[in-house]
Amino acid sequence: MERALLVGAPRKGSDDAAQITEHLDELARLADTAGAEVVGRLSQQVASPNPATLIGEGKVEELKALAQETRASLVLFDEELTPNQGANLEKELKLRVMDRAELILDIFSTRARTHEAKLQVELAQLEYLLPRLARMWTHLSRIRGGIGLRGPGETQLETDRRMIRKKIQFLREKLRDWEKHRDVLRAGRSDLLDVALVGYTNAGKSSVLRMLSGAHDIFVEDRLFATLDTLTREVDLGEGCRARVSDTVGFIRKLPHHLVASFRATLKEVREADLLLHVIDASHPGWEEQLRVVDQVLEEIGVGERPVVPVFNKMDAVPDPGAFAARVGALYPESVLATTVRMDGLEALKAELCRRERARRPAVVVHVPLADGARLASLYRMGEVLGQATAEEHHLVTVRLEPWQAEGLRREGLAVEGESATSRGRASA
Ligand SMILES: Nc1nc2c(ncn2[C@@H]2O[C@H](COP(=O)(O)OP(=O)(O)OP(=O)(O)O)[C@@H](O)[C@H]2O)c(=O)[nH]1
Ligand SMILES: [Mg+2]
Repeated sequence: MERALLVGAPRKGSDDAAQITEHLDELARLADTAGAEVVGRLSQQVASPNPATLIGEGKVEELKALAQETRASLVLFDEELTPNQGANLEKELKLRVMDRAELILDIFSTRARTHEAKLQVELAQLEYLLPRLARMWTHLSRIRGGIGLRGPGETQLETDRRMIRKKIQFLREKLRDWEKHRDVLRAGRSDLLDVALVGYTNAGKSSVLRMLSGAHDIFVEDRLFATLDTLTREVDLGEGCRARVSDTVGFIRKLPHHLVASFRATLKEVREADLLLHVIDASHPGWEEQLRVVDQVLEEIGVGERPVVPVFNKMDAVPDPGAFAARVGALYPESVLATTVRMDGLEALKAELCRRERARRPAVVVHVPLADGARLASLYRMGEVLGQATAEEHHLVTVRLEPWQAEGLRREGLAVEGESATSRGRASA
C-alpha cells in the first residue's frame, strides 16, 4: 500500500486558504479511495507560487524531512502542478508526486467498469499527459543548452506524441459512435419526463434513485465516485405519474476539465434531461461550497438554465435539522428534505416530480363525436383522463396531454380546447 503525504498550498488570503483543512480532508478521502494510506499532512499559504516547486524552498526541505520520518512513498498535492513543478519535486524528494487532477484520473481509471467509461477515462488521461510530455521536453531541452538540438530524446518524444495524438483521435471517434448509438436508443424511448440526478460525489444520488425506484441492486457506497456510468430507471410516482430517472457520475471541486469533456457521452442524460434533481449532502459542513461547485460544472456542460429541484439528503445526520430546514426552506422554497436511509422525503419528492410532470401535460378538453367509441378509447390510452361529460353530439373529455398530442388531435379535425398549443411557446393553431 502506498503511504501518502498530503500537501496543500493555497494562495494566501484566498477562499481555498480559509478552507485548507476541509480540502485536505477531501484529498485524504480521495487518497483512501485510490487505495493509499495517509501518513502525514503539510500546508503552506503561498503569497506567490514558486514556478519551480510551487511551495517555497524551505517548505520543500520540510516536506523531505517529513517524508523520511513518515516513510512516505507518495506525495499528493491539492493544487494543480505544472509538469515542471511535478518533475522538479520528484527529483528533489525522490518520490512519486501527483496532483489532485492526476489522482482523480487515477481513481476513475480503476473504477471504470463499462467499455464506454473506460474509453472516456483513457481519453482524459491521454489528454492530461500530452501537454505534459511537451512541457517536459521544453524543460529538458533548456537544460541541454537550447533549441534546435536533435537528440534521440526528441525523436523518441515526437514518436510518443504522434502515437498519443493518434490514440486520442481514435478514442474520440469511438466515443462519438457510442453517442450516436445512444441517441438511437433514446429516440426509441417513450415520451416520459426525463429526470437526471446530479450532485457532489457521495451526496447520495444513487441512494435517491434506489429510494425512488425501490431497486436494491443499485450500487451505493461510502466512497467517492462509486458511480461512473449512467443508470436509468423508470419510476412510478403514483397517481398515474411516471418519470425516467437517471443516475450518473458525481462532481467534485477542481474536477479535471479533460474529464468533464471526455465524459460527454455519459453526461448526455444530464444534458437532455427535462429536470435536474440536485442531491446535496446536508450533513456535510461544506455543503454550500459543494452546491456551488456542482452549479459551476452544470454551467460548464451547458445546463445552467435547466429547472432544478434541490434535494437535501442525509437530514438524519444534520445536527440541528429544525434550523437547517428553516434556512434552506427560505433559500430554496421548492426543495425537498430527505433521509434516503429511512425513506424520509420519498412522498414529498414523488409529489414534486409528479407536479412537474403534470405541468408539461396540461389538461385540455377534447370533443369526441358520440359515435366514435374507438377514439374515446384511444384517448384513455393516450393520457390521464380527468373527467368526461356529454353535450349534444359530443363527449367532452378532460385529459392531460402533451402539447404535441393535442396538436395531433387538432390536425385530425377534433376540437381541442385548452392552453396546450401555446404552453411550449408555440403559436396556437
Ligand atoms: N446518514 C445518511 N447517509 C446516507 C444517506 N443517503 C446516503 N447515505 C450514504 O452516503 C454514501 C454515499 O451514497 P451514494 O448513494 O453512493 O452517493 P452518490 O451520490 O451516488 O455517490 P457517488 O456515486 O460516489 O458520486 C453511502 O454510504 C450511503 O449509505 C442518508 O440519508 N443518511
Ligand atoms: Mg452513485
